[in-house]
Amino acid sequence: MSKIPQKQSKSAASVVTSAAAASLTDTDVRTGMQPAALRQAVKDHLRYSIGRLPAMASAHDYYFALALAVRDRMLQRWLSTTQTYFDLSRKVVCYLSAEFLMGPHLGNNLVNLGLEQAARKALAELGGDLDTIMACEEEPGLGNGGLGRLAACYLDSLATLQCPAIGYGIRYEFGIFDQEIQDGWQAEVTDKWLRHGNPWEIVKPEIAYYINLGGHTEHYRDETGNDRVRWVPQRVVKGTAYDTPIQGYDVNTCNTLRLWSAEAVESFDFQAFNTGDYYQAVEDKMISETVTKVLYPNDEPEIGKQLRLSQQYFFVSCSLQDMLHLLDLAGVPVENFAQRFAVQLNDTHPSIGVAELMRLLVDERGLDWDAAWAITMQTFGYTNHTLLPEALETWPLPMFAELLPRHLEIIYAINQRFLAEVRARFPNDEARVARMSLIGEEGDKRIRMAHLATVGSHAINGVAALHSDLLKASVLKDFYEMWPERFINKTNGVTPRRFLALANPGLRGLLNDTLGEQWLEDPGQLRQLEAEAGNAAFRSKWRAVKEANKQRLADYIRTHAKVELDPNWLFDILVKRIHEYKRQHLSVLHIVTLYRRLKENPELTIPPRAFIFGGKAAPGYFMAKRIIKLINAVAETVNADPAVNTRMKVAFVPNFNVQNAHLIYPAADLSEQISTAGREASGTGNMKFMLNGALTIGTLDGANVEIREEVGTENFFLFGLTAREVERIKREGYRPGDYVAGNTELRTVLELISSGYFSRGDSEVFRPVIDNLTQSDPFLVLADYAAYITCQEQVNTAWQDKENWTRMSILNTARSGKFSSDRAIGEYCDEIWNVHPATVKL
Ligand code: 26Q
Repeated sequence: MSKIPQKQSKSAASVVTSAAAASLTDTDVRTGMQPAALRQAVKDHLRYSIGRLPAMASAHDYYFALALAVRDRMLQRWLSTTQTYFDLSRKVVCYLSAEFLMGPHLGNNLVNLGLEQAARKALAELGGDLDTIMACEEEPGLGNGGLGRLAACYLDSLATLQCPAIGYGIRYEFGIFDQEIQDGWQAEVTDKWLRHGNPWEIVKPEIAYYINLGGHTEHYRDETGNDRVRWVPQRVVKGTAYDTPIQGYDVNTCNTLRLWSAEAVESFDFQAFNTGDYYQAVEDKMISETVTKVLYPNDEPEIGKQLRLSQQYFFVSCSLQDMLHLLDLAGVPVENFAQRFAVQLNDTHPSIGVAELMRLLVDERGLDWDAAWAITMQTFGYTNHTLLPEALETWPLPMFAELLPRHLEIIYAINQRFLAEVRARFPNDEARVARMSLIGEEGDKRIRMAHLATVGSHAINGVAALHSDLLKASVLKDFYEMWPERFINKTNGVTPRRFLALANPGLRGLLNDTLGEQWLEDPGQLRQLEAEAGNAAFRSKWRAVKEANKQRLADYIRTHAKVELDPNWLFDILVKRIHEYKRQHLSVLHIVTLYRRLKENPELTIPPRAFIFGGKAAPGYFMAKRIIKLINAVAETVNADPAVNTRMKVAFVPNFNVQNAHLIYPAADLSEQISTAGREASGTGNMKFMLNGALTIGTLDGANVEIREEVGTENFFLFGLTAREVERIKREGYRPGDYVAGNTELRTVLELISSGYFSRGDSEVFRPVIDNLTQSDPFLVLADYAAYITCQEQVNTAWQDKENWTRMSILNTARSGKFSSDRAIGEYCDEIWNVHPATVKL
């Protein structure tokens, strides 16, 4: 593991501590850290920011007042942080991501500021309850799943490690939809997360940039005789900055998440107004605002939407213009851009940035091409999150040309130089040239965004060791052969502040009592728990924490899924986006297998299990929506059947999001990570479960491989084909029918589902799922079925030995240190960004 930049030297730490201590003693209503100051701050905000008499205030009013009080304390640190970066002229990480799945801010900010107890006390004195008030927060769901949540964890770690950083993204008016379950089907409800206001953001009307769209280019010669290009746009949209402060844990560093919101340009309105077309002006305004209206779901089959490309270009251009503006403010010449900014592309979604930075440097700042290209390459790093060919982003050339005519010219120019380099390196290999080109010419011409990101970046990384290896061997093989030195791995990580300290206060307390509090900043210290795994008294405390967490989740599920679960049962949990490659239906086959066994053989003794699911399906993903219906149909039948429901139950938690994830991960005994090997780039839920002491049943996919290495093969339930075997079987011609023919139990299970047994006699509703499995089964569910069932039997055996299970649970937490996002960010800082920490004083 690479060296993690230390947060600070011991002496610097004492400076921070004494700065924090100074504010601990003060009573200032805006900055005081004691309960009395906080209590007064809440009262003041209720009265003067919200305009409410305390006696009339609702829980939501109290939430808002407390949030504003907490924000005041962060703003003090935020201003010092900005000043420090400016004074020290530090290099800044700019994390460009179309998604930031932040989750609720209040609890996290309280943890990171060390204010939880003070807030709890202050509210109690006001007659309120902190947990009730925290539950009022409408979470900003500005992401689909793993990729967006990873960006959020990375912001937490960047601030905690005191690294200068800005997260740049889009302020969607509607985030990921809310999921309701109606008659077992997913129904989507729009996410109006801003309806009650957002206390965490600060709008910066003066920080705004103009974004051109459409139109044409004009080539001309300037007064000094140089060839120049002017882009004459068809329309212009204005992007305004909305800043959210991001507080680090136990430090004064408070970084910025800067999200861009689109609006109409005033001068356009004005023009229309002068010509008397007021309503046209209003319409233009509405059209402009659509750019940041809604988050697109992933997993939609073929999103060729121009609006999505407009979103990407919009936020990337705003962000790069902002960096140039910051450079100008600091008086740094544009030639030094790459010394001051490290820009990370979170997947290809922001990869138009490569062409946009070239445009800004060449067209707007007058640099020559080669100088601009050197800067661009030094600036960008690209993180790939998928190998699925259908998920690699490409844009139809005509659409691209219509929206971004100048960028198309720039991409042609980059491509010309790049392909010349390929030809020089690999002479007489035109097949290779065609494969590597930035423009795909199979069928319709399309711009290949992964190629643009790769060519324009000095570092390209996958998100787990296996994924990075497969990247080099498959989708980016040709690029790896050309520039092996640019390819590295950065295994993902998750923040222990949110996913342990905040989500699992019981475990946090036990860890603090046992290890002290250092583990939260240095999760390597969790290893000391290994010594406790053999201690029966400790194991019993460990079990008590887990049981309380299971009770808490059972309460939630009773209310939200109307299923009664017993916290003494094994909690087997599978939560993540619904996708065929993630194979939720493999778990369903296991459940139906068990169900049949119990029905056939009522005497069968198996340890009772609760199967808990959660996850959203993209609204247009037909098969995923059927899988949700299937889970709910099986749940309904199983839960209502007295012959089995004392030994198994099934629950689908509606609307899986960051907020309810806080209840779910800590309550798991068993974490299901059962994707087809080679398909899940990394997974991060697997890490959140491990951190909270769940054992994993999983395939050798994504970061599961490294989780198993860390925890020890004897503490991991492994099953299934390897990535290599999957590829071989596919190459040789996979025949799912052979597996059905060769396994009577599997055949009966599939027949039971087909027969309409779980769907009140309707034999049509699950036909597409069963036909897909028996006829093509693209993710080899049936090939892994037998191994999965056998492995689940091993889980049962292991579960029956409570003491040993607890020991393994403890070892999971103890050995989870590698999967802290602090480790991951430390590596990015050292090996990709060359960014160093800066201590902030108050
Ligand atoms: C692309 C084009 C048009 C519309 C939407 C999209 C789009 C949006 C989001 C495509 C993909 C995503 C999200 C992908 C994602 O979450 N990937 C996951 O990233 C995690 C963090 O690295 C990994 O742990 C998961 O394995 C990976 O699936």
